[in-house]
Amino acid sequence: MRLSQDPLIRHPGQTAKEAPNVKFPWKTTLAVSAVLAATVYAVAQVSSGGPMSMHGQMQQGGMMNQMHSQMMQGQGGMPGTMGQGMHGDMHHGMQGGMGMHGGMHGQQSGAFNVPAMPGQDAFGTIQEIVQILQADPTTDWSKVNIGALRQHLIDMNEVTLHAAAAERVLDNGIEIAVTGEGRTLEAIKRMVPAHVSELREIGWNAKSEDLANGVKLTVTASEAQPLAKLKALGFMGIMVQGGHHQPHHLMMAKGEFPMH
Ligand SMILES: [Cu+2]
Repeated sequence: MRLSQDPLIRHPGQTAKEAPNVKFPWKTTLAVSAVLAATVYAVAQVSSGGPMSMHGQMQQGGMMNQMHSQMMQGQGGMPGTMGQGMHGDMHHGMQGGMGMHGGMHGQQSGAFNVPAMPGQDAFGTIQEIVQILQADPTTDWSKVNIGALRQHLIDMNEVTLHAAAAERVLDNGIEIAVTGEGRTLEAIKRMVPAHVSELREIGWNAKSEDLANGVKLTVTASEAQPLAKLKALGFMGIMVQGGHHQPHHLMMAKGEFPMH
């Protein structure tokens, strides 16, 4: 892994500036889907008898330990919150499906000592996708292209963190000149027009125009997307619209999605 060659190094100032953006739907969704994927993966791995990666094993152990702790504290049986109910169900499913109940008791002392954070967003995204592909016996490895997904994640990093976005409010909408150089410019040219197609599919009045050093994105206000909202969303708030982002990552990895 030669990560040092990636244009991913963030300026310290930028990191601090971008840090409060914890509301990105894709991050939230990824966090949730990571938990779900880990569960699906764990069940699939055990039922197929396949090799379990160290990470999957550790995550699973951590989840089981947390569930056990809750059970031991008498919370699992209480019909309280949805979260507790979910833990109860998951525990039941795992116990019944895998018969690993006994073995897990031995790890209980390490309940909160097992780290799950991947350390880097793109690394974690690829790890999750690879786990999903490995857990799926129908995966066609002759088509899988993790390199393509990695290139897209680099695009996302460039567009999210490094592109300049000059926003101009019009009478009836917003016009954003998204510009950059080098790798950032490539990423803008791929991602912004592709996202305009997505926006149009979900009923937004959006268009893109080529600029010498980027792309001009124009979104016209409507009853559903009033001007005040477009102004508030700005470039990145508009880029995160639509519900197909994460599924597209899986399709890219499977070689089923035309790269944008
Ligand atoms: Cu993406």
